[in-house]
Amino acid sequence: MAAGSHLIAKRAVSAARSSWIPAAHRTFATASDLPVSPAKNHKIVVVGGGAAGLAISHQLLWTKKFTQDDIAIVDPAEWHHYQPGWTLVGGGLKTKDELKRPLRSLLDPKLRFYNHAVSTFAPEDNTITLGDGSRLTYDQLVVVPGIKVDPFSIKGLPEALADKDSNVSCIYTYETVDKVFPTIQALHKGRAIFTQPAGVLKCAGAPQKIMWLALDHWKRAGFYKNTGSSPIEITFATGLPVMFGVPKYSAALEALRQERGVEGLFAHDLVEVDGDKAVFAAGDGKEKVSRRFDLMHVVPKMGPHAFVKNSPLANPAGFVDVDDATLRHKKYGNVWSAGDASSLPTSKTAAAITSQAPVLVGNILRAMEAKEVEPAYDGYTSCPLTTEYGKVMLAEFKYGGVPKETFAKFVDQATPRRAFYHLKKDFFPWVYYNHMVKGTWGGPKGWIN
Ligand code: UQ1
Repeated sequence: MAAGSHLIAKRAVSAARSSWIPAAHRTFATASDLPVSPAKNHKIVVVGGGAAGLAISHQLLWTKKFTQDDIAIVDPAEWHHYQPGWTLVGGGLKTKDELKRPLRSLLDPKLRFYNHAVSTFAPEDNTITLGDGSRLTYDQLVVVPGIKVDPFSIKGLPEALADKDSNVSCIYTYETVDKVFPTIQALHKGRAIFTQPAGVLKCAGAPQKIMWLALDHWKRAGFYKNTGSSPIEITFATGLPVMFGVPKYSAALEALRQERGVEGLFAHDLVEVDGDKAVFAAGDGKEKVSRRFDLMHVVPKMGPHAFVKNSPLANPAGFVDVDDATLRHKKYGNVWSAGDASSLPTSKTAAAITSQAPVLVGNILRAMEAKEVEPAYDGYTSCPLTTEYGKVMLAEFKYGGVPKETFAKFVDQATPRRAFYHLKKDFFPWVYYNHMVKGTWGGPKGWIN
């Protein structure tokens, strides 16, 4: 495989050089009077200015092998959000605006920034087309645009989220995250439902993190009791058959659920919100189950962006089809992916990026020097689960759901701890903006560059 990859890389690089005169010029320019601006070429084009795009672009700069405008970054966004902090916004611990920065302000001036969307990929021609019609060519392409959270995936959800008087909210979008805590504060009695969809989602622990914070809030306010009659009753309705995808943490979370008297509706996938009624597809999906609610926290379905899904880079599920260990595209040797948009079969988190970014960067350099790439990514990801105010269970694992705990020598990380809470609430947001997006933080490896 590795020898074959060499060939692909060499071919791709030389193809990029010989075909830098864009196809449109060759075929149409002489036949048309329309001015066609030439494609701009960059050694590396990075699609996406999220956690992965920023960490990777800046780690590439730290190698000192690139100068002004060698690397381009493409993203239509004006703002960059620290999304792992949105659970804390839902819990009333932070505001959404303190977690955002202008994307431009996070970019090293050596990077060429195209503040546009991508419309198409043409990997055979080493070209991408942007939303404004302009074209970029590259030697190496990094595709890290994340995934889309789709409220329209659930009937009635967009309307319920937009309705200020409904108690339906969601921590997963900037528009809806600040609706969450007021609805929690306002509820003194009744049925609260927290949902988690079947299928792909980012941060698979977040749907229950917000539930555990809400439970603790109600408990402290005297509205929730574990036993006997409780003014507020809580249901966790998940598309999964278990609390969490990793057996070790799932067992610990299942014990918490039972101890705390939370009803578990497993293999229940929310399909419709109709007034105060939630409709689930249960079991094999044929059975419809309806529940009344007084408050509902909904996690919509998520999936790849259309411009990725409908491109030659996608696997049948719509994710960028890369090798699990090298992060190199399975068909196009000069295309790479990481993070939420990638096919990597691990949980989609910013913590995962801390491990993926150095592997991707190392392998791009090897490929550019026609060296063998290294199968160095083991699937590391992490999910710091808030289980109450002041406590976090620090789930860390790799491919196959095998725990890979940074602090295993000292403690069992399935036990919720105060120190992990401060990592999650104070340290990670700080290290993220001060080091990770600048390419100087390697997660469990500590500081790099
Ligand atoms: C991490 O580095 C990180 O990024 C700043 C997170 O925030 C999203 C995390 O949640 C985790 C778990 C890490 C990993 C680092 C350590 C020290 C466990």
